[in-house]
Amino acid sequence: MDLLIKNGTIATGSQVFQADIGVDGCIVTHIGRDVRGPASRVLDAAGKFVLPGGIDAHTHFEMPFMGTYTADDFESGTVAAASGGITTIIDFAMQQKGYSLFDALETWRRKADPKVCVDYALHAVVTELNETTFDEIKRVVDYGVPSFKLYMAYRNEGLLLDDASIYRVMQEAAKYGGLVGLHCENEDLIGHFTSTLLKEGKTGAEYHPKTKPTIVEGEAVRRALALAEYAGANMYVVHTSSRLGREAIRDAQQRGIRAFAETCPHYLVFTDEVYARPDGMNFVMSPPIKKEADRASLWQGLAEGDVKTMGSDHACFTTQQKLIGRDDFTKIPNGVAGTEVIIPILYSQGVREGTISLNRLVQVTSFNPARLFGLWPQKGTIAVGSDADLVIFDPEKKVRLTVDNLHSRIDHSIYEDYTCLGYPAITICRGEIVQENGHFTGKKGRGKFLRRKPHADTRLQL
Ligand code: DUC
Ligand code: ZN
Ligand code: ZN
Repeated sequence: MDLLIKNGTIATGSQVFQADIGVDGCIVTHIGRDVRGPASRVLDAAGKFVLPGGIDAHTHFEMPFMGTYTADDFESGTVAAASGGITTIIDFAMQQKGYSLFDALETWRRKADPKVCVDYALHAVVTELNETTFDEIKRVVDYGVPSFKLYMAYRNEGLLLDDASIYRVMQEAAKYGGLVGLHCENEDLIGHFTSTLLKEGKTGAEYHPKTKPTIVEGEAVRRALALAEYAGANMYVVHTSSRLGREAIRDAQQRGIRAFAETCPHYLVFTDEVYARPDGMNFVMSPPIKKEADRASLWQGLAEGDVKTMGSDHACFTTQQKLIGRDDFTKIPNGVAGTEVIIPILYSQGVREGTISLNRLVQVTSFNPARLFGLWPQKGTIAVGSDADLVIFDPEKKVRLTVDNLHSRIDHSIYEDYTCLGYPAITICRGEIVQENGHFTGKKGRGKFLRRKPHADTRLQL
C-alpha cells in the first residue's frame, strides 16, 4: 500500500474509534486494529485524531467583486484550505449579465483547473433569469453542478435577483433534485439605512453594520423560506449570522421544511465591537458580525443540530484593497479570509470548551456538506472505498492565527490575537500529503473538478 496511518483515533460523523488506515492510490483500502504494510510511507498518529478532510462549501477565489478581485486565487486559496484541513472546496461561478450559466462554469474551470491544489466543485450563481438561463438549470445539474446560489442583496454589484426569479429558480431546480443557496439580506432596507447614514456624513467602517441590523437578515430568511416552501424546494442559507435568521430556519425545519443553515467562523468568534477598532475595515463583510446574543445562538445551533454546516465565505482583500473604501464604507470590498481557520476554531472553541462533540465537528465540516452537496460517500467520511481525504489532527498543537502562520495572500489576519489549541498536523488529499506541519507539500493543479450528484429523493433530510 502507499500510505499507512498507525495508531490514530478516527472520528467520523457518528463514531470515534481506534484504528489504522491503509491507503492505496487515492482511496482508503483498509481500516482495522492492526493493519500491516508494507507501505511506502507510514505515519504514526498516536495521540492524534484522524478526521475526514473538511469540505468548505463557500469560497470566492479570484472573484471579480466591488471593483476589484478577491486576493486569493485557486492556488493560494486552496493552499490555505489544505493548511487548515480542508480537502474540498466549493466555489461560486458567477453568471455575468448577458452571459449564460455555462459561460460562468467554463470561466471558473479555466481559472481553477490549472491552479487548484485540493479537489473542488462549483455552485452556479444565477444573477439574471432569462429563457436561456431558465432552460440551462437542468443541464447545469446534469453537468455535475446541482446547487445554485441566489443573492437577495448587492443590487449595485449586479447580483441581486428579484423574488419572482428566485421562486422560479427554486421551482425549476427542485424538479431535478437541486439545492438552492441564498444570500439573505433585505436590499431595500440596506439602501434606506445606508443613504440615511451617508447623508449624515457617517462614512467610516464602523457604520457598515448599522446598514444591516439583524432584521435585514431575519426578514430575508423568512421571505426565502416562504418562497422555498411554496416552490417545494430544498434551500440552504449561506453565512447565517444572526439569532433571528437561525431561529427562522430552525422553526421551518421543525415544520418539515427542508431548509439548512450554514454559518462561518467569524460569526462564532467576534461581536460587532470589532467595527470600532482601528482595523475595523478588515471586518467589513456581509452580512456583518452581530451581537453577543447572535454569536451565542449560532453556537447553540451548531450544538443542537439546526445549523448544519460551516463554510468560510472566504473572500479576502489586502489592506490596500480595503482602503478603496477609506472615505466611504460602502466602497470597502466586503469579505474576510476563513477557509484555513474553520476546523481549528471549531475544535479550540467548540470541542475543547465542551459546546460541541468531535462527531459534531466532523458533521458540520465534512459529513453534512458531503450529503447536502452530492459528494457522499466519496467524500465526508472515512470508509473503505472512500477518497483518502484525511486530516491528522493534533489536539495539543498550539497555533496563533497570525498573518505569518496563515497562507492567504493578504497582509493581515482578523484572528491575529487568537491562539488555537488543536490544529491539523498533516492533511492528505486523495492519498497525497498536501500539508505537513504548516508547510504546503502538494502540487498546483492536482485538485480534481468533482461532478456532483443531485438529490435523488428531493425530500432531503439530514
Ligand atoms: N459577502 C462578503 O462579505 N463577501 C463576498 C460576498 C458576500 O456575500
Ligand atoms: Zn453572500
Ligand atoms: Zn459568499
